[in-house]
Amino acid sequence: MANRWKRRPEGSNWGDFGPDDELGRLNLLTPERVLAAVREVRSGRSFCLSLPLDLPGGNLLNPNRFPPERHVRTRKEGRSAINYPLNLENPDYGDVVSDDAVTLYTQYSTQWDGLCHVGHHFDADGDGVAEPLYYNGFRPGADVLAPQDEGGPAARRLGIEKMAATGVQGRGVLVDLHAHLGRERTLVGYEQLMKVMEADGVVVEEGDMLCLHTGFGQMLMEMDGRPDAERLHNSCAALDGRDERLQRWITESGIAVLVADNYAVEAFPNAAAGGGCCAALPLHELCLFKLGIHLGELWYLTELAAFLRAEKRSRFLLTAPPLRLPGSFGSPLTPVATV
Ligand code: UVW
Repeated sequence: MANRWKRRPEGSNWGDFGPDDELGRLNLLTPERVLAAVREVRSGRSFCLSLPLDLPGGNLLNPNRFPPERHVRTRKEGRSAINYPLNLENPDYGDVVSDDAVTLYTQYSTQWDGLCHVGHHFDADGDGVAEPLYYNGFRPGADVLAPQDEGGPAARRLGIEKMAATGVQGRGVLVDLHAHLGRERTLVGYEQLMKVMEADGVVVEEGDMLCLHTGFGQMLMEMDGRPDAERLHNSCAALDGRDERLQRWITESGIAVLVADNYAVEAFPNAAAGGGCCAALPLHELCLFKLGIHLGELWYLTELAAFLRAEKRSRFLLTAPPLRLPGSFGSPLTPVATV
């Protein structure tokens, strides 16, 4: 099949993994790289890299996203589905069973951003009219449905289930920004990132799953569901998405995914001066729209970071599939690091 575009955005890799590709840089998580990641396992110890999914608490971090909401389901005779005696259905049964139902905002807490989460306007036909598009030229309506479109709201293409189907395993590489920058709000550009990596001897290779520890996840843990707005919006490191050298490094490094324990990986809103950038979230534009790099946000990396620092290591086996939830724009997950 031909590409669905005549011209691709400058600096993008559209078409490089095929005209119908929906995985982006996940294509780099080859069996050989998974084997190399397995060779990083020395102790067999595992770390849970998820926050409790009811953190941060409230909707101060993103006013459009809310904590999980539990619903009470009923069964026969209006009895609650919790502690439900099965003898109501068959007098021979002595079992008691509990089921639950929860409304989850898929990007409230520890999450993957799907490639259908953020697109951008671009003139891919070369007719002088910019239209909204997603990675590899997929279009709203035909590919990424909205409620008013037939069959919506869901993504027919680029949905998070495509990511889940790969298993999402590879070599994680942790950069410990928090160890160098503490909890000060710091915009981290190319120079700062390289300085930290050099100081800690961190080497990133093509196909690596890059994880940035900023300490934000630990701060959320300490706030215990009662976040303070001032600290939420003014603490810990975040990447400076407008730094062109950083953008170039992300492109050239060949990282498969980009993860952080902060709100959006990059600073949002980005207080850096102007620069003619027309994306509210420039790294989201670069990663999700241009390069097919999934973004992991609000992970919990602090215990893993402490272990790796004590061992003078930065690499580990990362297993991080999202929910195989067809058509979703993002997903909660419980990533696991094995060291
Ligand atoms: C923001 O909401 C700022 O980022 P994301 O949608 O990726 O969580």
